[in-house]
Amino acid sequence: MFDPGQLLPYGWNHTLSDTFDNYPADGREPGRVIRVDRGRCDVATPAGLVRAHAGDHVLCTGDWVTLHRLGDEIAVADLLPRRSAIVRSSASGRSEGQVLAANVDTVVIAAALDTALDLGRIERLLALAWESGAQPVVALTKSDTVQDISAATAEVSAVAPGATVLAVSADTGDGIDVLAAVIDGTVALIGPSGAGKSTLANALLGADVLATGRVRDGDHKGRHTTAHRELLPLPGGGALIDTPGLRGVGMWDAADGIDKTFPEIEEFAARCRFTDCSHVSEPGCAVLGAVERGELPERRLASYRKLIRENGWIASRTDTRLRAEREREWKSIARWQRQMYRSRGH
Ligand SMILES: Nc1nc2c(ncn2[C@@H]2O[C@H](COP(=O)(O)OP(=O)(O)OP(=O)(O)O)[C@@H](O)[C@H]2O)c(=O)[nH]1
Ligand SMILES: [Mg+2]
Ligand SMILES: [Zn+2]
Repeated sequence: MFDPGQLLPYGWNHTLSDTFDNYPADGREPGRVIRVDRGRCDVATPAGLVRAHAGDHVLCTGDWVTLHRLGDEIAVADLLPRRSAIVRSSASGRSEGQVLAANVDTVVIAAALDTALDLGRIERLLALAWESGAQPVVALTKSDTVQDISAATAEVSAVAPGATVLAVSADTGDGIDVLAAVIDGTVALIGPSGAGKSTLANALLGADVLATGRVRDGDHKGRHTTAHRELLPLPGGGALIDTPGLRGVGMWDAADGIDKTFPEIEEFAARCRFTDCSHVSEPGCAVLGAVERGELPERRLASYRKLIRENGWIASRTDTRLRAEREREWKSIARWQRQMYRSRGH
């Protein structure tokens, strides 16, 4: 049996051990990427933390890898298959998804109670979380700043079917033990800047290891204090990934995640007259019927439509790109065949 040594607190388990056994036993070592920047990464290994070259791999925090030595350097040899991944459409607007964190079991969506609740943003982050394959939890942070915690919790619970919603305060410690009990495995904290992610992470870690920053006086917006996605072992087992505040979160191939975020809309939609109903103005639309009867808030349907539209738009953009690529490929094959044909003297 392979001795994981100092890799153990980073989430090493039997499944990973079995996966790792499939790679050549040529001195390769397993590791977990805890931080990435510019082609290099920090990796937890059985012997401790090392700095490694990413090589040709596009890595992200949470990835499991194998490492080998290249002279004096350490480089990533293999990227182990990802069990789950949080992916958003890349900020640069290119038609690729950006992986925010890999091999995550629980996504904690942080939303601060010192500002007005943005239900649409919570739904957007829930869609991303469900799509990743991890279990979402909504943490309403800074609960010490509001009087009526239960009203806020109820309002958010209504838009987060299937997810645990709880209020926490890193200041008073309220709810931290409950949160610690519901999170499992590798936990990623996501949410806007200033939501209190790093403060919450410190509370869960039991030490002030991550930098935190004051929010702006007027609108309570954060100042993007956290600059890197970083993975740290949790004292009670499992690991935690703190992430920089998200400015925008585009849907990336998230149809399933959107469905899981709005299960009641999917249920109503099953009763629409037309199977391809877009729930906009079609006759016999059961979704619009539900809005009319007050069974489905109009805001929620609008939020659902917005995410679906965005997701479809990105998908079609990707399709166009893939089609163009495939066409180029075929053209070059055809050219090569013509050349072969000619060179054979036909
Ligand atoms: N009153 C109160 N303030 C809090 C609480 N948690 C965090 N804060 C404050 O909120 C501000 C932002 O906290 P951070 O933890 O830096 O927020 P963040 O989400 O990590 O922000 P970025 O790193 O910019 O994405 C800091 O001034 C914290 O002290 C809390 O439970 N109660
Ligand atoms: Mg932070
Ligand atoms: Zn319909």
